[in-house]
Amino acid sequence: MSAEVENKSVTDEKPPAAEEAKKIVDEPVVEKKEAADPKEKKEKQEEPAAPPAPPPPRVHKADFQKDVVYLYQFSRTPVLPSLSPYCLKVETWLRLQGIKYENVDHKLKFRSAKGQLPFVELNGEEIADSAAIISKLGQHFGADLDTNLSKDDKNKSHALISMIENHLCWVYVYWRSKNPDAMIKGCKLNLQHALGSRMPNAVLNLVFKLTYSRKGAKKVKAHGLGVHSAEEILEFGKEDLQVLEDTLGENDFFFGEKPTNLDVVVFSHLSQIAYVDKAVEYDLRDHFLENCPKLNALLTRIKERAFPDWDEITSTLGLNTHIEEEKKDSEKDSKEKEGKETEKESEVIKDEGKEKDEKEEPKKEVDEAKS
Ligand SMILES: N[C@@H](CCC(=O)N[C@@H](CS)C(=O)NCC(=O)O)C(=O)O
Repeated sequence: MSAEVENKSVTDEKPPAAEEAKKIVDEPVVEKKEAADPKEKKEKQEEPAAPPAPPPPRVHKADFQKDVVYLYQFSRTPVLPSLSPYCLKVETWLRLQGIKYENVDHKLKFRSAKGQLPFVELNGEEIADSAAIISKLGQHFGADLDTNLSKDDKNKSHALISMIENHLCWVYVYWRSKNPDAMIKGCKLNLQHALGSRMPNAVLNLVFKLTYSRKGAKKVKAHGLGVHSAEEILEFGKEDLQVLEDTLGENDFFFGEKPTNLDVVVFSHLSQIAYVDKAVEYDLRDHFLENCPKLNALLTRIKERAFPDWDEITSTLGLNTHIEEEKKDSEKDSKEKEGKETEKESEVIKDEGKEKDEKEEPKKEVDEAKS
């Protein structure tokens, strides 16, 4: 997905906190003192130089929390959490691994130092490119979906991921670039929301159509796929889908009972085809739905595992529904805990009362006997 938006890299966009830190470092406090007493200045010069202050973090999120992943991606849409397969891949992976992350609402303002999305920030460092993100975060958190795969399966996975990312992806990017109207309608794209703009959608759509079509077509040509006819490209897409459908076979996931990186990549790309709204004509989607039932079931399986909040995401377009859910759950937990504690306390009070009554009972009997 590509949109004509302000393209600022990490290097030219300094977070206010970083700017503030720079100001503090630059403050000429020592110089003022030196001017007041030249003798002291001489003594001062002999002192070993203070170690340089550490550079401010080169990230947008200056007030980051340790070991929380900050994900920069595209805005949500009503059909998919992301129209970028690479962003969806990273988010799906993070969710399957249960790693704490937060989507940063940047309204498509930022790109990585490499000029693309997605990128993440972790502990003050930027990591760009979906594969690099998964590999580096995997090392950091000790999380690898492919850990139990044999060398042969790893090779197979590598080959299929390459087919999807370097071939099949261009088949649907070609369709998007040739049919921007259908893309806007079929993906229910709301550019006003995506860009956080106040310009009318009609204007934004027009700009999007012109730039996205032109840029997309250029990229598909440069890749090589774009020299073929629309029919030929559709056939390439069908062939790739068939390879995946046959390879998955009767398995729940490509390599057995648990999802691996290949399942994540398949999910993030094929959902870009499968979930285009039926309101628009789309041959490859229709072919997929008619001829790839196993792959379609795999999409549902991963969607349910990784995105239990899918409906909430696609209806509210909220970037961090998972965090809100967590908050709700922990509030519910603490309320339940509180409730249980109050229950326990009242039981203790009740028990104490009972004990007291029991202790008082013989006294009462004695008193009665006395009277
Ligand atoms: N190899 C990269 C590909 C990422 C990519 O192609 N991102 C596209 C969106 S899908 C992008 O950021 N294009 C530039 C733009 O839209 O401004 C990865 O795996 O992350």
